[in-house]
Amino acid sequence: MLIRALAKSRPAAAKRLARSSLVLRTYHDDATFGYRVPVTYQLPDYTQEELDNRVKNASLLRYVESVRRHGHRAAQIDPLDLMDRDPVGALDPYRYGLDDTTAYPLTGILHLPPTSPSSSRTSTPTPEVPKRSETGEGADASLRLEEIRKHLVETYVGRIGYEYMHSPIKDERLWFSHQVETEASSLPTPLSDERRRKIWELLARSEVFDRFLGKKFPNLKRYGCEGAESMLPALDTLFELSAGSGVSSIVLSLPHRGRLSLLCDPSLLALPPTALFAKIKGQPEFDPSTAPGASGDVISHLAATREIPYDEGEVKVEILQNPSHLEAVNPVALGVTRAKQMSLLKSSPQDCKLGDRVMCVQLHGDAAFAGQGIVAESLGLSGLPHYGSGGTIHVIVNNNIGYTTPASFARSSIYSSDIGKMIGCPILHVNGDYPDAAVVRAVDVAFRYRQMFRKDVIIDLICYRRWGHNELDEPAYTQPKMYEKIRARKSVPELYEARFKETGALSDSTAQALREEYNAELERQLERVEHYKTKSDMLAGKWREYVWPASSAANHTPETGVSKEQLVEVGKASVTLPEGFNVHSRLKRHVSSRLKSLEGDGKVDFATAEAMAFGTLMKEGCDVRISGQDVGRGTFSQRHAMFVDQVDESCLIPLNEAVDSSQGRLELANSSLSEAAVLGFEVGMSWSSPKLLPIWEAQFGDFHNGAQSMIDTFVIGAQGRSKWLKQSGLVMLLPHGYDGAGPEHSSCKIERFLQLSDDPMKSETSHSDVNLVVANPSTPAQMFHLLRRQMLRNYRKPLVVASPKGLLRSPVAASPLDAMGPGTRFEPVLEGERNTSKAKNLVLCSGKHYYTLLEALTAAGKTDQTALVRVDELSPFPREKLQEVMERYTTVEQVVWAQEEPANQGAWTYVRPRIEGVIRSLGLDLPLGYAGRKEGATTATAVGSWHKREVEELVKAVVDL
Ligand SMILES: Cc1ncc(C[n+]2csc(CCOP(=O)(O)OP(=O)(O)O)c2C)c(N)n1
Repeated sequence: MLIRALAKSRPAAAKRLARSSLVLRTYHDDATFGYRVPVTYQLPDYTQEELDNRVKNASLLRYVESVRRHGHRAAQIDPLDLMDRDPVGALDPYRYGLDDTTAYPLTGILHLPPTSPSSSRTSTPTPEVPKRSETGEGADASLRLEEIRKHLVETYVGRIGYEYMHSPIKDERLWFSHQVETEASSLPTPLSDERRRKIWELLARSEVFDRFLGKKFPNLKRYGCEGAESMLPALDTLFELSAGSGVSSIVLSLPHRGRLSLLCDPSLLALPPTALFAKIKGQPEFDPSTAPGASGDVISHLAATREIPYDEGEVKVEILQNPSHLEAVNPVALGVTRAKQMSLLKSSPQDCKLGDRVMCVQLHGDAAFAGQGIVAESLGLSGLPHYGSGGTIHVIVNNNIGYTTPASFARSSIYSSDIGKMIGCPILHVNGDYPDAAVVRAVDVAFRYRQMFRKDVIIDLICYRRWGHNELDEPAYTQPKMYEKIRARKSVPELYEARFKETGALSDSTAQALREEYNAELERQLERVEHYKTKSDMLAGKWREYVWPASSAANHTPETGVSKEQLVEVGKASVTLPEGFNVHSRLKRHVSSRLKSLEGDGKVDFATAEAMAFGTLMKEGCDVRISGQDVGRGTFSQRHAMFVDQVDESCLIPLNEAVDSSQGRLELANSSLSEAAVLGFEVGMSWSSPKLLPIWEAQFGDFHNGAQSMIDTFVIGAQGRSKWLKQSGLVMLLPHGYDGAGPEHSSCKIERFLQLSDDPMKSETSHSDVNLVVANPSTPAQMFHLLRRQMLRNYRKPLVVASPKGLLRSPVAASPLDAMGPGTRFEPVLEGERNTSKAKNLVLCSGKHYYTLLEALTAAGKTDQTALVRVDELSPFPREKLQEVMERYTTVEQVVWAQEEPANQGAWTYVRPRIEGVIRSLGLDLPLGYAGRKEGATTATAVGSWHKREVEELVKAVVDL
């Protein structure tokens, strides 16, 4: 029934529903902006003949399936051979009743490599349905057990351990067994001497580089690549395969291990070693004259971007900066990737698939991958309609140790990669001592899988760490046996070099010459440090049309008002539904009351003002994306930017229907129940898309605490004058307000953001170049201007909004359209409507509290005596505006800050020295008092009667002034 209904409106969804046995309950938002129908790939089912053979030779089938499933448990994947491994009985064919004399027909059971090498060695896998014959090599063959066993052991119990049988998707399992058993490869097998030489050069240069750093900078923590050098040919192969497959851009994130080798290798990121040496010697990694006040970051977080040339074309590899907080960069990398893809897809035909051109590659440490919760959150985003980016290739650089913690203490699972199974991700464990036959092969299979299915895949590159956690550390304190083994063995480059020399393709003298020449080059680069001039490129590419926020060209207060006609047009469009759309009966009231509020002298609520901000920005060419839990409807059932047809569950975003698709688009990204990963994702989007208004909305404001590390390291730490010179227009909407909802849902903990603001504590003038905007808007018009200002400024800065809950529908707070009309702007300071210049008390407050106080003062007839002034923008602190206002109240005897929060929370400790500064700058000697809750350990009580009493006390404290 549903499928039939869908077939008409959205054939792709109908097809997906009809054919797949493993689709979750499908929600029909595939017509909404940002959604791309996923790549599908379906193999033909077994033929009758194959099924007959599978029944007849069920014992052989059980054996083959067992090896596919359990081969990795016996595979030789650990260079140090330290993994505890039990004998794997499931790999013994005699357990299945097989014998040595029978020739077993393989049809439908096992694939064989093609007899002619060319047939399966195709370069680029395409997501097309293959012919059955392509999946059935070996169809006519019969083999004896010994040969079958040999083929299976070589395939599954060698130096790559495959885990794909856990996939719940039959086609993926079939595809994998076909690929690995037929030895399908994009690369010529065996590898050419030329390729093997490149592998050797990468390894050898990395070793020379690490030894050079160790010698010249013996006190440096470089987190060298030694023991994990195979990650370099792994990445080089991945880049080259990408270049040959139309992937022209790679977003790469990685932690500290081996980072410098990857950055500085001349054939990879080619960061001039001089730049690194200059940084090691104490110079900043950017030109301080272009970004005064920036603080920089340590060498193990450095980044670079380069168009790397390969025979098949160039691939642009962008390495992101990462913070020390391991794995935190993962969702950011996904966001950057998706933003790049969206800007391409917006202008591309519908058949262009997510991930055709841009790919995310993430490197991880084994301890961090297994331990950090953000890994699960980020993997959980990979298949979601508004967060997918066409499949990430993960490489765990697995040295089986984290700092001093051995794997047995670092995870409860056998493999570090096991978390990947939560999304059915295939995993290839590979022995890092074999960079060519094993590592490069694993990369090839993983890339082919990603290209085919556009899903995540993990390469678990098992290697070791030659030194301690850093080179100054003594690892044998805690790992004597492991390090005895490591010290007794030759390095990965040396072992590979010896094997390569045995083939005759490399001579002793050539090998030595390359090492000496690279060492000499590093010496020359080191000599150049004194003359090295760093450059800053923070305004390159998409950022070219923006300015640095501290520059004199920065426009802090652009005009954000819009003509009344436009406001009405957009407001109406935001609730206009097409004929025949089956809207929920209760939402008809939502539609009609919005339409009514736009008539005559009507006043609009917050949701309408927000819709008008979005719609007008879209008309001006900006995209808008709201990401978070339930953002389409809105937690408080206020937004309804997306309507769901009550008959077929199709989704509709009226603003997208109204605005020309060549202008901006609104993406409503209903997210998984994650804060850290989703916020990190939006940070990534904001870095890549200055023309996008990227909004993350918390379900309740306090939930941002789950994303605190993202806020510290990326939202605040990365931008502006701090470490990475990034600009981000991210908006965080954090529903806030005391309404008796208890300790968790009352406060967005605005004090935490105010503590992160670098607005000077002691200053008599305002500072527009403050790192963070924190606002508590008290009217819909203020929200409208804030959102529009975010895009209309010629620079980008994060905006934290203590957004309304109870005020959302308040008629007292509602704004007339004139407050958003031409010439109007966001007002950091707003005077109360009933203020008189004769007031004795000046009460400053912010956001919703104003209305509570206004009501109480009015009821008590005290509005003459006490004037209310709202400070709707707290950071940057609006000193001049406040001065201007305060100057008008010449009879005031005291100033009071009033807030709902306890005294140790809210804005009090932040505003106190700043208000005192304003009073001083006016040459006044007025006392500054406080009217709010007393200090508290939690944000609010959950006992209703106590909440009521507290509100009465708060109000009384102001009324009785
Ligand atoms: C979230 C977080 N916790 C702790 C640390 C401190 N730390 C730095 S490296 C490291 C060990 C990481 O081990 P692993 O992920 O296996 O990577 P490896 O250093 O072995 O390459 C630790 C605990 C950190 N950087 N981030």
